[in-house]
Amino acid sequence: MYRRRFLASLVAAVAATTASLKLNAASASSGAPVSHTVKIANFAFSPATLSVGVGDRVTWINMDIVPHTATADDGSWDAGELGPNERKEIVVTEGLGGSYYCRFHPAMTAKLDLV
Ligand SMILES: [Cu+2]
Repeated sequence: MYRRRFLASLVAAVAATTASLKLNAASASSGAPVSHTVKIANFAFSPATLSVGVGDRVTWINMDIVPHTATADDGSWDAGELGPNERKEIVVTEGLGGSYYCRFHPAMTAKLDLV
């Protein structure tokens, strides 16, 4: 899958530039925590689908001039309300995957693909 290859190469790139991570290069491809960013702009989440692993951090950044949320379809998690220029971070735990949306604009949908 392209996204997994991209993620692996991103991890490798970070590891290559950080001496301490270099020691963990072998384990990096098998699940070292990664920080992800999801931009909210023009009433859309980008990327719309994000592959994440347990322990990863996901930060949503609202670049619109109205508030948004990132809320699980099943209500099991909610990053909460993000005002303009605000950001919220969550740590991915077991079961924190699946589709999510904005409570204020239900047409805004995206997905955390827990791998
Ligand atoms: Cu919204």
